[in-house]
Amino acid sequence: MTGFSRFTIVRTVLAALLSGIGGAALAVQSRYNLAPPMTRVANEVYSLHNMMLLICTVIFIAVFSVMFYSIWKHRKSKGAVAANWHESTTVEVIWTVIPFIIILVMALPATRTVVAMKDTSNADLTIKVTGYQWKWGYDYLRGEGEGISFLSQLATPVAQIENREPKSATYLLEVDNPLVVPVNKKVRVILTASDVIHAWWVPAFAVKQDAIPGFARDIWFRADKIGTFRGQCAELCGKDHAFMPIVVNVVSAEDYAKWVAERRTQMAALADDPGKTWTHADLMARGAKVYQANCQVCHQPTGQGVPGTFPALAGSKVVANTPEQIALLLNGRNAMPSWKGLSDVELAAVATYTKNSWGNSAGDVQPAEFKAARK
Ligand code: HEC
Ligand SMILES: [Cu+2]
Repeated sequence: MTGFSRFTIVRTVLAALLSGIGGAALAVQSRYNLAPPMTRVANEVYSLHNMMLLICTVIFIAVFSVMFYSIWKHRKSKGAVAANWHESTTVEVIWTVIPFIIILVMALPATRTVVAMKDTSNADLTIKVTGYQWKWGYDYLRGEGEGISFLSQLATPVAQIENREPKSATYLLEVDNPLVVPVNKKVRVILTASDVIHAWWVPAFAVKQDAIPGFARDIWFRADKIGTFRGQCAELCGKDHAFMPIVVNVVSAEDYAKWVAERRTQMAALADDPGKTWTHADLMARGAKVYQANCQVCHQPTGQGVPGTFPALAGSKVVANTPEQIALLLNGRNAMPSWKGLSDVELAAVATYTKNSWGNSAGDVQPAEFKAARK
């Protein structure tokens, strides 16, 4: 090998390492690597990670090379005689000063990034994220889209989870209502939770923050690229911890304005009037959806429940007795949660649905009855 080509190789390797420190340039997608960074802060986190890894690798190689070389070179069979000096001020100064310098080199840029991560001032958009067992609630508090509010739940079909169907590429990372945000806008995320501690984690934005009941934490991101980014709850929060993914759609300013307009229309249509008298067919259709989304995990799609754990609603005396049913749905009982978070229309619909399914036939409940019972 000529000296020139050896030089070329060394230069190529060095360039690769340096661009690794540069971050995004080498942001290869690999199951072993961090997610490709999509915000400025995420880029910094990515570069920091590469830099620290490089420093650790160099230290590792240097320390172990010296160690193994010494063991080999000064082995007993070669007649090595152990030195017997104690204390060497020079060595001690060196091994204090060098690590101190290394720590400074690592801590200074890391501190800058952490401070930048915490600076949630001057956001264009403020969104409150609430963790629930086991879904996310999004409320647009300030900025374009203010007032929009929805729940975001796992959309992966049960058949895939139970291995009855092939799993999709976004298996367990897909939701019914993704969070939608505009590109290049500073989004402040305020986090809290309604039951246990959850954590909102989107790797591409380098955002990971605990959502704690009774506390409000905040964090921010400004996405550089349009696209769909996925994350998960990152705090073990109960049996369906693995089933509350996060999907963020980053869209252009125009698409965002369009989405806001659509959501507004949808919300206006959904803002049911609880005073209105609903027809049996409307209540049943709406009730089937409410039941599917909220009740069937325990009481089963068949209404038969799980003997010994969840009572059957088919043939239930409580379902047949309207006042008792209303009170139970609003207040809960033992392991049966309170559903007062649902609207009067949703409650009346699901009550009517359970009263008229699986062989039950016990009449309708109107939203006005729930409205009256809430007082
Ligand atoms: C987390 C599991 C769970 C979910 C979800 C759930 N329930 Fe229940 N439900 C229970 C348990 C447990 C009981 C028994 C409570 C007790 O009396 O100890 C119960 C009891 C009931 C009863 C009384 C049955 C009887 O005959 O005693 C009704 C009616 C009922 N649930 C309706 C609903 C409806 C409607 C929904 C959806 C809005 C729902 N439940 C969601 C667990 C659940
Ligand atoms: Cu969670």
